[in-house]
Amino acid sequence: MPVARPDSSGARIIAHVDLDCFYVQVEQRKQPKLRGLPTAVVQYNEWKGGGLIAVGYEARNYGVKRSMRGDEAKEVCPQIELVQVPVARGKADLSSYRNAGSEVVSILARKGRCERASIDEVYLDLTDAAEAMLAETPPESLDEVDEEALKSHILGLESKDGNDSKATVKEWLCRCDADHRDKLLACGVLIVTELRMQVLKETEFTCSAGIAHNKMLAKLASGMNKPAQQTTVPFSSVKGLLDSLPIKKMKQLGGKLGTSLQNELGVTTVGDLLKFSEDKLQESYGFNTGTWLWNIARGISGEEVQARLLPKSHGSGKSFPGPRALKTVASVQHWLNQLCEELSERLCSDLEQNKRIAHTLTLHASAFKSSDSDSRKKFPSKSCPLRYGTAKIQEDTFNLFQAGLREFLGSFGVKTQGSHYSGWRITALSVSASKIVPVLSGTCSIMKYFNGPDKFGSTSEQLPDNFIDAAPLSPSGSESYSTLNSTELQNELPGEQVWIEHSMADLGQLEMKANTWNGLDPSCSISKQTSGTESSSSLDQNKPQNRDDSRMRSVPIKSNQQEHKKSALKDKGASSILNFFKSGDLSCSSGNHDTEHAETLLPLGDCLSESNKKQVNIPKERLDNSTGDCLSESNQNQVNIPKERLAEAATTSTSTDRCGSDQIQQRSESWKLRIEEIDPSVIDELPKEIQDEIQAWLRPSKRPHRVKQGFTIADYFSPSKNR
Ligand code: TTP
Repeated sequence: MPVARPDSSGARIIAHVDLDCFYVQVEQRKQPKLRGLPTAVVQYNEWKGGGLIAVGYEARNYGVKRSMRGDEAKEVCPQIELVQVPVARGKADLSSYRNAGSEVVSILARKGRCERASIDEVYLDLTDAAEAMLAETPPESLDEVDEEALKSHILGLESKDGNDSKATVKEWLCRCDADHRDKLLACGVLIVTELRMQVLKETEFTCSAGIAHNKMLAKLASGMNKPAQQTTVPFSSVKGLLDSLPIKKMKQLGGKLGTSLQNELGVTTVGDLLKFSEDKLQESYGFNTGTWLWNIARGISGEEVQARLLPKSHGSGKSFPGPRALKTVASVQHWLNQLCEELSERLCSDLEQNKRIAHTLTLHASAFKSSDSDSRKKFPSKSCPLRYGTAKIQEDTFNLFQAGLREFLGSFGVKTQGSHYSGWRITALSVSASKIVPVLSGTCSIMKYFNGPDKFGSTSEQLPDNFIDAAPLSPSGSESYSTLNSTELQNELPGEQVWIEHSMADLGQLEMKANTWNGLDPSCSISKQTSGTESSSSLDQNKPQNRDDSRMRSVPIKSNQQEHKKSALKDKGASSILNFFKSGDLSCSSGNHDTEHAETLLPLGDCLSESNKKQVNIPKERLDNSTGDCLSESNQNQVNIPKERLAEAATTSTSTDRCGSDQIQQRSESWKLRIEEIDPSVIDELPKEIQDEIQAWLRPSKRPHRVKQGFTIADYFSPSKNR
């Protein structure tokens, strides 16, 4: 539902930037020989040459349209180059487009608050940059104005006295007598020109832009002159623009509301709304919508540009039209597994690059009953809390599907477990992850995510109780960039809030208890903080929330200090805490490493070693007597803990542990930890004594500090110590 927001005080300069025929440009950059040729990108579906999803401007000149299939496009433009969308796992793989979009976003974000609105669209709030330009180098002071800026379209501006349009634009941009709003807008025109040129230079992509005083007008303007052009809406031209704008062209009026305005109130253009009072519009459409309609008729919109460069959700979907509709549980499971694999990969890279975790897993499907293909009954979308790890996502998604299928068939009066009834067809599947929020407290929360079973148990039987009906399928399903609201998350899933709020001391207990790295996709390693613009920006935006609990110290995820330490450690081959815990060297290892159990967690011994050769060896007898103060020499930078100690630890494990005590005893001579792989952010969370102890390990040439008996890193992580 549209929401009326008061227009912010003072003039704002907002730009909407939209890449031109985006997928085509990406493909042309991959294959430069296609540049200048009529080109289109077609779906992964060979039927009639595949559906066109992006059409280059050269092809548009021949009359090729997105609604056509490849064969039809060839009829109107025989020389058209049809490029098939990249494919992975038997479906379209959009990652190259997503990444290309991110490249552009990182450039545009340099000048102001940036909101990624879709895979190829961005809003920018350039108010501060425009104010600064106006104060320092106002357009009227410029001798020369960039040629590209002179090609701008200024709505309502007409060439006078036979002047060519460039001269008219220059005159408009450099007017001394313009009011403050128009002067700011002129600065916006110059800034956006510069940004577009920079995008072209760095990425080879052209884009078009709209520049106005709010998002609504900027968006309307950006599509007016394409490709590679920009359009500006001065305040004085707003009325003229809206007077002639068909009501259905306005954002949020393309559907039922727009139809109702046409049918009930006889409105055909946005300007027609001016005939109605706010009271009348509120009476007809409710308080909020009524006010919103009254505002948009006047070009008023207070919607802010959100500082957000990352998507709100991730999704992976595939359709199975016509004869390709799925009709067996096995085929559905096959495709769900593919989709989940892709989703899991993207969740992992989001976690790794941006330190964000998703909370909700949702399955959407389209189906019909084979004897009733006209039925409008919908396959219910289903959601549950999201557990990380490909296998877990696959398992949960399949359970969601089965629950949905039971309900779908139940709506026809078919009482069945689904798999025993074959009269259904699936025409689309989509799996998505939403409620994505920053990791609250560095590695602590990440660890809990991977130890997911506590969240809702690992058995599929438990799943249906957790199901919630999901929101309707989002338009293209793949990625959503709308505003993230972490409060909403807390309200909707209060239980999860508890789940992620463990103190640091709980970490060891949780990990020791579960030892459940079994669900973790080995490809999903949180190995390093990448330095891409996107991730760093997102981290800036998504600061962890403060907690009162003093033991749950909030770690600024990427403070300079940590970065410094981290890079210092990187040189020694250090990686993050996740690698630290899941590294093969952390296995319950015997002479021959058992990779299957390489994910088991480490109970550290009470002992320290003075070692300049990368290992702390802890003699069995020292561990047994628990004096906690022993030192030994070693040749490797590892902590070796004997099997007796492991067995003791294993008795605290749950029955679901893969590395139970017997197995551990059989397989383990020692536990090993690479000291250089300790994540500095974890060190910072530990008590001072422990930090000193670890620092001593990291300075092998010096003798390590002795720490108070009974208060070592081992105690800190040990589940048996109730701290
Ligand atoms: P659009 O911005 O709608 O279109 P476009 O960038 O191809 O062309 P224009 O210059 O007119 O803006 O969509 C961006 C990309 O999204 C597009 O290149 C391909 C993809 N897309 C689909 O895959 N399916 C669709 O139905 C639409 C509309 C777009």
